[in-house]
Amino acid sequence: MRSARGRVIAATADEYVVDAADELLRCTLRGTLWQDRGKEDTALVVVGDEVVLTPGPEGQGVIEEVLPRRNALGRGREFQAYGAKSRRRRSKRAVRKRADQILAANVDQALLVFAAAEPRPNFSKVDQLIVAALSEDLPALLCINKMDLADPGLDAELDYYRPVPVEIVKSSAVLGQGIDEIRGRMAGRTTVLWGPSGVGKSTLINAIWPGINQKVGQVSAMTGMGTHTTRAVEMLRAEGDTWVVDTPGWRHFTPRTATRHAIDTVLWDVSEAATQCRFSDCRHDREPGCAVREGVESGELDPRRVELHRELIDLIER
Ligand SMILES: Nc1nc2c(ncn2[C@@H]2O[C@H](COP(=O)(O)OP(=O)(O)OP(=O)(O)O)[C@@H](O)[C@H]2O)c(=O)[nH]1
Ligand SMILES: [Mg+2]
Ligand SMILES: [Zn+2]
Repeated sequence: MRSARGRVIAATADEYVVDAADELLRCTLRGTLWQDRGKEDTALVVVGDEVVLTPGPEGQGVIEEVLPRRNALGRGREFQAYGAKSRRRRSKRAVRKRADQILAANVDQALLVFAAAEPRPNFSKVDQLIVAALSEDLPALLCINKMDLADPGLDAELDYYRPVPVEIVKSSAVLGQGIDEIRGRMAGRTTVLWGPSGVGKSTLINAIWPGINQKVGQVSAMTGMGTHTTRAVEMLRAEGDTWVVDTPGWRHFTPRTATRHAIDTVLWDVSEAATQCRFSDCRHDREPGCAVREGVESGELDPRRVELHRELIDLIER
């Protein structure tokens, strides 16, 4: 049978929903694709992957090949789960586990969604998500949703993002605020919505494209997942060539990859101070002439940001 091209829009443990020329096919993987790595390796094929497949009867198909990814967003599990010692003697299995966390591939931009309240934003998580997006060269938009619940302290926190190449959109799905702006920024692109649980990612998607719920239902019926709290990554065509990827929220997050440049861009105040340390390899620990420590002591630097800078540098230098 002739092969076809398609894009993976949903994945379960052993099946993939592939959009092939607007027909949804339930696909399995050709054995040669997983025999070296194990079938349970969920990073083999992820939502957003462009694939070559052989269509079969009754809306089924077999994925033959995964085309190279332009980018891959994910999170690191191993970073938290393993101690420093075992990290150094990382087994193949651990590497695999780490790759396990790829969320979506081949997206054009990331809409990082947080809530002004309920839950209150953890700004270290905001910083880490921006680092993750910038490290994959993905344009990032920071959406602060639930503005109807915002308190006045928010703007002072957001000031930290002025020098960061991330646009901020404030929204309220309840009041309809920011909806048109977000819709406009998503037009003609594939956008992944990413953020903690309960901040309103799915609600925003529904507010922007009120008809999309049916598509959520259609995909959910194929994957056997519910439609309320998002349990699986789902890519949906919102309209025309506008695609949106809804993702399950998380409670814990560490980036899967980070570049030094992205870390220094997001934590610009810490990296700027670090250039003034007496030693160029200063760990900002007990070294004399440490401008970062001095900055914390004088109240100029936020200890939270200094700590996060250290954690992220450790992540890439270990
Ligand atoms: N007050 C207020 N509540 C909102 C807003 N947007 C969403 N909510 C509520 O927040 C709750 C969580 O919304 P969801 O859209 O399920 O959140 P989510 O980010 O998709 O959550 P997960 O799928 O678990 O990651 C729901 O009860 C929504 O009604 C908003 O702008 N203002
Ligand atoms: Mg959701
Ligand atoms: Zn220092």
